Amino acid sequence: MKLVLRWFPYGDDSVSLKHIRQIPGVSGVATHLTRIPVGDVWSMEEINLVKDEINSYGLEMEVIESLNIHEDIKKGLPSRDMYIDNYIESMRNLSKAGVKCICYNFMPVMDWYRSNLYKDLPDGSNSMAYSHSEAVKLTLEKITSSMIDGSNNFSLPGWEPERFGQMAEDIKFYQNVSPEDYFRNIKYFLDAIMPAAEELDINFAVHPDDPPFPLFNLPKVVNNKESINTYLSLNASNRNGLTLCTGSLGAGIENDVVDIAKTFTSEGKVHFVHLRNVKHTSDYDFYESSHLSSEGDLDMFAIVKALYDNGFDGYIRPDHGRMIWGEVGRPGYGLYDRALGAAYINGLWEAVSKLS
Ligand code: DNO
Repeated sequence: MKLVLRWFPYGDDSVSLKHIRQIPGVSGVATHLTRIPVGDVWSMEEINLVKDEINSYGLEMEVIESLNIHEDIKKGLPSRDMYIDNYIESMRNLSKAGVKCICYNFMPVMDWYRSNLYKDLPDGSNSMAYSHSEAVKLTLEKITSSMIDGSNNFSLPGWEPERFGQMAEDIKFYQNVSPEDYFRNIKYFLDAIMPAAEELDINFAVHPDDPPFPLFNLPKVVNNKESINTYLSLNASNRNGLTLCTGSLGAGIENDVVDIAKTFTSEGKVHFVHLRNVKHTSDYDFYESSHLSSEGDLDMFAIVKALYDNGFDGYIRPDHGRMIWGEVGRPGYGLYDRALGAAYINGLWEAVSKLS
């Protein structure tokens, strides 16, 4: 297992590599070339610029989160072949730079969403929260403006400004796309990239839909055990794997995250893990609690044990943290609470390994 932290380049992060390097056990960062528009090739020059900076702090760049998929691929448009070729070229360049794992998602139109980026918690900290009954009442404009306004002037992953102009039209487009059609588009993409993933020794780790509930009638892709199974069965390569995001899956109250961790780790399909906890306030409402088991609904010890016992040897990162100790940064991605999360993960991993 290797522990990494998510980090954004180009001065677009309140957290420095200098500080990340001081967190015990963290060997590298998961990063993303945010200034390259989705669909364009990640050139060697751009990749090496960021890699050299990361390496100069003694950290590795073995994980990319995310190499995003152009909407034309998701829609199955004729232009998808060109975007897939670009995607494979980016993979080749990333492999030359030593990248071993690529996290991505196949959510249509929007990546993750929270209806409240700053929910006050009783201990004086704040964290991100979601209320489905509130979210379904909102217009697309309200949703995008609340995400932009709450971003503290940092880019928000998955909410790149170039997407905004297209979103309304894309939502309309998907009203006529059946789940079967959508899964056919996914299969087309996976079948095209998996041979290159095999050749280049790169693991692919699809991120679950976050939150796992449908908005604007958009197709849901990966939100429970069954859909993970369907997704992974679309292409049998072991490179076609999962980002086990405990918080995204745990937001689905019926999901047994320990069982999901056991099942897919034992099949060799879990390549990347996002560890965080969630606390439900109703079946469809939750907030992101601290990582500790007793503060949320997930048994983090049992999840880590399931990974360890089933031979997990991929990457783990502490996922979103609360904002604590007055820190100001990108929602979910401050230093302090994620560093506490990293320390907790180190402790759980040491405990499960020594107990077995
Ligand atoms: C949000 C993240 C997501 C995730 C992507 C992966 O904070 O968990 O943006 O990185 O869905 O492609």
